[in-house]
Amino acid sequence: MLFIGFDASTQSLTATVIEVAGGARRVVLERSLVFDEVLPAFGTRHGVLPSDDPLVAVSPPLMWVEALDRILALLAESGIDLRDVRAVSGSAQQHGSVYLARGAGDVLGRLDHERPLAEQLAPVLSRRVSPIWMDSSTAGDCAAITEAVGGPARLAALTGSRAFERFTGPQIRKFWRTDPDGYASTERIHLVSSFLASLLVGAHAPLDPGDGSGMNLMDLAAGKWALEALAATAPDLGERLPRIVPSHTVIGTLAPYWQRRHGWPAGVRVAAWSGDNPCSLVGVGLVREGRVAVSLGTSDTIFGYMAEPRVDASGTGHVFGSPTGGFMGLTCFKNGSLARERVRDAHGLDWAGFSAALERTTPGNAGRLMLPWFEPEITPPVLDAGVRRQGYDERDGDADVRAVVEGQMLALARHSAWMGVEIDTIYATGGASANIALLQVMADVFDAEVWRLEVGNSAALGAALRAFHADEAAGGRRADWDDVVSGFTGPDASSSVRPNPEAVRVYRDLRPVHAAFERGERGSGLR
Ligand code: XUL
Repeated sequence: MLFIGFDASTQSLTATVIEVAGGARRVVLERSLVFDEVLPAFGTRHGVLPSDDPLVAVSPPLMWVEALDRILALLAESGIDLRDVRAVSGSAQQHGSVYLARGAGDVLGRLDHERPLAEQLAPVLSRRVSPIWMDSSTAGDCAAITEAVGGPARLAALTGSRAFERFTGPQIRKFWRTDPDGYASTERIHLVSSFLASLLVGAHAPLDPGDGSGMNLMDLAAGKWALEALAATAPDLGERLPRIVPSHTVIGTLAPYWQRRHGWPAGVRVAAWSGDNPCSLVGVGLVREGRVAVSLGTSDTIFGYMAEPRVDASGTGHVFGSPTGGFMGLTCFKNGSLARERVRDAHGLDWAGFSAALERTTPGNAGRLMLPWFEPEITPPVLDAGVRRQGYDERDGDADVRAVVEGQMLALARHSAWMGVEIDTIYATGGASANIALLQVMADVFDAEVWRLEVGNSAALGAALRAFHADEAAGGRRADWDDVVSGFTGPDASSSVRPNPEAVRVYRDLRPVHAAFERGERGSGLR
């Protein structure tokens, strides 16, 4: 039996196909479409439309539609036997929203297989662009929602997070405020995840509590819309939002469009999609408390499973629903891989050269520090972007490389303390986890053993495992999560990186120095 997980990330769409045959489990195929390369006509850079305002980050939703159409065609031609595919599910960048106009439900219900999907969706977008997780343009909306709900602590206790600029509620409020007619003509506001799921099933799809908790709109404990948050956001919002269903729900089967256009069989189950971080939690096998994962992707995130929601009193992190039931704690940094790439490119290096520079320099970087805020930062909240350097000149390439990595790792360690997890083991995933010199800095800063995971894309794998789990549950079989992930999510035994006690001491002393530098530099973004 085959199961497929999609991952619609900021920069690409990936599909991971897994095979489960009794105890035998393996990844059969992984395919990716990089938006900038494959769909250049949409004009994105790293998947985002260029903007004069550094606080604005939007993407064209039709690019995701086109990519989905193409990847299903690609899989159909890949040589896998489509008749073995039992179920699919998906993961998508969190928080981003797609606005569909009146009549969209009808269009979804009768997609014409003779016409490309994007062409059919274009007339029913009530907003041409989708604000995504990198957007920070809603500070005023965050303040208004926070005040209406009764303060940041109250909003965090209710929804799992204080108001964040990128979260969907503040973004919806901005749309309603700046384009009331567009808002009035909107039939449904989807997350990226529920939007792409809608295309697969040919109807407005529901969303799951994992992604729903990234909106500042969901009652985290109840897994239902929080009516007071909805009222604080925009009028008649409840009627425009999808239903929330448990993550393991089978929401339909692949629509006739996919059968007729690309030859998919009838009856392939589609399980609810979720956010990329909740899917990654499954994809790295964190179905119990006690360990954390660090994902080094476009964003850097640190997350772990939580049986009970322990909301962050400092207002730094988030508690989301976990697709396995229960919850997950997460802290997100916007200046992840793009910051590392900026430093690499500034000094004319490739990744091997970047690693060599790390290896030539010593832990602590002789006091040279960087706050890598190339873009407005989420953690800590900084709206006036700009890299801050201390103790060196940016032309010093070796120092700059170590400074960006140490700055990122120190921030990850310091700003995840709220999760209350004694971290002795970290699972590292995402593109940059291939870099052993970088993982050494992680091990030393956290004083923890770092395991690199074998899987390429943990979010897509997590989505495939969720499809497997949902199919088991729909068939009335007891699907135990330890069982579902076993055989797929083990760390690469040869990749363990242990902390070096001398370096651990250096970083312990550096933490308060980093904290003071950060406090002093938060400028107008300070809250
Ligand atoms: C999480 C977040 C990012 C996106 C990236 O809160 O904003 O990790 O999900 O895809």
